Amino acid sequence: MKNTLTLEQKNVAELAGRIPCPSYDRNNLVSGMVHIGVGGFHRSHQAFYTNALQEKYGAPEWGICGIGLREGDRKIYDVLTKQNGLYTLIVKHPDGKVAPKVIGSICDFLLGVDDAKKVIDRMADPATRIVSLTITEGGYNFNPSTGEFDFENRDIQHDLQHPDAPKTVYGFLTASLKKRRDKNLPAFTLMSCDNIQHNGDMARKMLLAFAKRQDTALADWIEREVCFPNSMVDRITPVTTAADIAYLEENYGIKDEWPVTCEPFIQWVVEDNFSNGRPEFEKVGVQFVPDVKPYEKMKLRLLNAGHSVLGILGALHGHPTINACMEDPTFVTYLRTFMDREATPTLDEVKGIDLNAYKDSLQERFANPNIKDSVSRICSESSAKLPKFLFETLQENLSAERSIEFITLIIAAWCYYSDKQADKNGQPLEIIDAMQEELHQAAKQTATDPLAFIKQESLFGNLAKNERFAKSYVNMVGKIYKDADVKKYMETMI
Ligand code: CS2
Repeated sequence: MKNTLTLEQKNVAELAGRIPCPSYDRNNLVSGMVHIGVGGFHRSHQAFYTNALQEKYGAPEWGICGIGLREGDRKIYDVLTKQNGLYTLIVKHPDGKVAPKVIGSICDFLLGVDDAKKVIDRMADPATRIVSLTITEGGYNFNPSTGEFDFENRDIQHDLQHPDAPKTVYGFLTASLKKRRDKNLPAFTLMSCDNIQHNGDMARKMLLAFAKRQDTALADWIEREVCFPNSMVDRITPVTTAADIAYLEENYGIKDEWPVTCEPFIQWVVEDNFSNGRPEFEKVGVQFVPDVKPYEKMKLRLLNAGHSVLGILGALHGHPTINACMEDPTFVTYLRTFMDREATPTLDEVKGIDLNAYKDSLQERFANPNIKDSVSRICSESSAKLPKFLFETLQENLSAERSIEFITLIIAAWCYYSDKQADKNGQPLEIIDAMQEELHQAAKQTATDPLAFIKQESLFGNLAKNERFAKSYVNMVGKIYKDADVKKYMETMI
């Protein structure tokens, strides 16, 4: 057994004999990109592409400064600070091959809860040319049913009153953009990398709504100067487990406190719309296109929606992971029929993409037995995800009088899941959702009012008033509340 080395810059020369490590000079990196929300996905995706660019072509002005805004980000801040920004990315192939690699593109990390001024100053620094975001669907602070900015949020109210000591992403963005304007510096690009349709437009709309309340002249400047490219991002990145950490130590003698695992597939399609320059990401496989909308719609309505279909039904049935769902033929057929019958008719043609082949490839990716993506990750924050992944499709199918049954069953299953917080055998489920309590309270009333769950207007808008949907929903929720044997009902539909 090799001697164990902690992952940090001073050990890289020795570790490089065991595992691919950055060969470029990390001392020269300048954080041209500041990234808010350094979760697993950022580390398997944007930081991975940036590392590849540094490795192959060198682009020292495009290092990444990670930013955590919340107390919950302290752990990643501590780990990455200790590890000098280094971490291992473990790519897991379907045939069992495992390919780990040390990534070095994150050159700095700041924590907003500790020092807001430092974060604002870094974002306002002339070297910063892009601020990118993976703050999750819920982080954009819009009301899911109206799509408008939610001014009721307490932290937003705090930020409006204390512009120099912000807590939310919007407070940090406006404070730093104000500094840039006052110093006559060019604006940065705000690049959203979240799973939201028209994510750049959404970031723009939300930031402008907030800025207008704070300072209309600043809002006008932001509107004129900041670019907000839309993008489609894709790489399945499950939650890191203790076994992943142990794997690196046992096989490579590396002590990495927080590696990231992911599938081999990766895709990033971005609109070429930047205020202040950008890395030449096209050299490492990123696609720059004039209009990303058809790509993002396809991905959100097939991949992310497909995940939610398997996740919610799988959780209720008792499947622990997405690949376990894909070993169950009923789930496979249900997923494909949902994609063909309810999702595909809402999609536009995407140039160069064969939708059937895309759906086949999704099935293969979901079935990767080494990824073991937990259904609890997929179901987490469903209240922020489902309106984006499924309800828009449902609305369009209702308007066009197309099939709605497959999505309706998911909503009925989600109600039961939120009410009982257990699977069909009564085994407790781990539920992670900012709206967990509201969902639970609404779902609990189903026995006396079968429409109670879908009457939550902030999520469902006026869907409960749609007769066709309400009828189908009441029928399905009635069945599920009888015995929760969701698979039995899926079988009758395929
Ligand atoms: C998943 C996504 O969160 C979810 O529900 O569907 O995290 C998905 O794995 C990524 O978008 C893949 O690109």
